[in-house]
Amino acid sequence: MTRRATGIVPLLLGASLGLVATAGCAEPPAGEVWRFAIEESAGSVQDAYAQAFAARIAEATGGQVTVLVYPYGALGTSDHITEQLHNGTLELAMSSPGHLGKLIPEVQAFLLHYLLSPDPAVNARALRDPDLRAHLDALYRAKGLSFLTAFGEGEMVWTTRSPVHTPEDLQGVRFRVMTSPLLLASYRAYGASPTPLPYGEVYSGLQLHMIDAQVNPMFAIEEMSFYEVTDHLVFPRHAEFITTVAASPAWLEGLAPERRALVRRVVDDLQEEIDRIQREANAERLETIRSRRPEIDVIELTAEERAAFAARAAEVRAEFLREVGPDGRALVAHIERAVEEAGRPEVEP
Ligand code: 6CS
Repeated sequence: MTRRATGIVPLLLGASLGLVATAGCAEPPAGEVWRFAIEESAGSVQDAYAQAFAARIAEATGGQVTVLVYPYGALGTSDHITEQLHNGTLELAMSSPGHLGKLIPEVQAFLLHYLLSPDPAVNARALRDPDLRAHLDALYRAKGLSFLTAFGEGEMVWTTRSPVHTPEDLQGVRFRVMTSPLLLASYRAYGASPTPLPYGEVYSGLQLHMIDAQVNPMFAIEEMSFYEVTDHLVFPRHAEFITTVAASPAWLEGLAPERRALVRRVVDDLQEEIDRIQREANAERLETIRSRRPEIDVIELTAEERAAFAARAAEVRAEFLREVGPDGRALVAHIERAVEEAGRPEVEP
């Protein structure tokens, strides 16, 4: 497979795949089976979503449909599961822009720093914007995927070996990022040496000192034990981890109309619930980390410190807007508007 990122907006994508899916259950379930691959392990935010989706589908179909959830690694990396959706060998998957940007460059708009609100509740409202969703739907369809929804998994936090307050502190730091090219440009602009790696290689990369830092939401930092192999938790308030739920278009369009409507209804119903789940998970996991490593240093960047990073992020945004084309520019404008509207205080009628 050729996956070479050139510039922020790569031309890409060759795809092949050599993985065999293992169902993870001894007896194949009776009735219809929908396979749902996630990019995280059991107990994660994506797992909570997929399990809730599975439970609601089973209930609504009286057990006629079983949704099998494949955790991270069972069907390969994020890139592999996107390819399987694309090939129609998988029905449903989590496809986060941090990796999906190689296939759909425009979706990297969600990775731009200081574009989303620092308040995940505002982002959760913005992500329900119908125009924004219609735009994503069209972008996914053009690349052979069906967009079902997008949701936030919590604010992105850096874990580092040395304290970070300024871009100078990141000079030469080998910073692991997800594989979308825009992330390389973003961390390069901060002075770091960004290193794209699959999720499953981050812990050992830190442990073996092949990388010095990584960025993820708090629940992931706890679940993947990144806090064991780094010493500082830095809150730059620059981004939230956004993921999307995608489906194989051939599968979705082949469903009976009432089943397709059921999928859409369950996805809509889960939107608020997943926001509550992610907020609780991120808050609880920070406490777990603090209790297990009381000496861990928590750094909240000040407004002035954040401004230095935001200035560099603005240059990356300008470059992205120049390169990404009209659909990408429109998506950035959509996100900006939806966040702005979602952040406005509600006026009593
Ligand atoms: O850092 C990553 O690659 C992964 N982080 C999370 C929280 N979910 C999936 C993603 O692949």
